[in-house]
Parts: sequence; structure tokens; C-alpha cells
Amino acid sequence: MKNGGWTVIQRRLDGSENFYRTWTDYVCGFGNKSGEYWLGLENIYRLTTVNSSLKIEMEASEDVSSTHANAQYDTFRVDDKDSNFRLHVSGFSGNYGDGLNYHDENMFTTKDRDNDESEDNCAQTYKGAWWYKVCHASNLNGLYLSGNHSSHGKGVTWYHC
Ligand SMILES: [Ca+2]
Repeated sequence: MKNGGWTVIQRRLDGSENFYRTWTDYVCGFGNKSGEYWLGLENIYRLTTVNSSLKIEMEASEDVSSTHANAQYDTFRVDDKDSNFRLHVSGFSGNYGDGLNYHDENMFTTKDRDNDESEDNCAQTYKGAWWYKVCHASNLNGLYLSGNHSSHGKGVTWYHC
């Protein structure tokens, strides 16, 4: 990590791992570091206590013409568990829209821990776990639908205007 290394905090690639999981799982992390994977909010909190950037690389399913998207945030930090891992991002650059600005300053919500601003639980509504507000502009822990768009907003989603 010294001198600008990167740590993978999340990876989706084949739908083999279940990402519709509990608060405890999202705090502690789950999956396989060589496959589908979530590092865990506690580890992300500890990592980002030093100045950190976030880079997101996405590849769309075959039926979408624009296949590669990336986003970077010059500053990325999450608060500790007492603040429900509230997100702080700024300094966006990328080629496919800013899918995290909407989530800036929001706390993390899972299906069993509602910290969002919706009357409902956004994690339950959109089958993921994220820094939901009312509810999302991105949903990178949503269902792995392999290009099946019939479940709008519940899949792995990234905002694009
Ligand atoms: Ca709510």
C-alpha cells in the first residue's frame, strides 16, 4: 500500500457469490480474494484512515454497446462503525458518469440494517447493500443479472446521464 498501491475492495465477475447479505457479512467481508469478493467495511474503514483514492472499473454485458467504464475519486473514505460506515467521496473523473456523488455522506445499509433516507429499506428494495439514500445512483453490490434487465435497479447498476 505504501507509495500508491491499490487494494481490491470488491470484485464481481461471474455471479458465483451471493452479495445480498447481512450487515455482519458486509462489516467482516466475504467471498474469495481470487474471485468474487467484498473486503469488508471494517477493513475499508481502516484502509481509508490514510489518504485514499477509489478506482472503479466496469465492463458491461455483451448486449450493451459501451462496454468499458471507469470512475475515479481522488478522495475516498468511510467512517467507523459508530457512524455506520458513512461514505465520503470527492474529485470524480471517469468516462461514464458519476455514480457515487449521490451517495456521498450517506451511511451503509443492508437488508437487516436500514440506515438510508427512504421510508423503506433500499437494500431490500434493490437487492444489494450500499450507501443508499432514496435509493441509489449506483448499486454495485446488487444482483448479478448477466444482462437481464427485467429487474430494473436491482442489478449491478451505475448511473449514466
Ligand atoms: Ca429506510
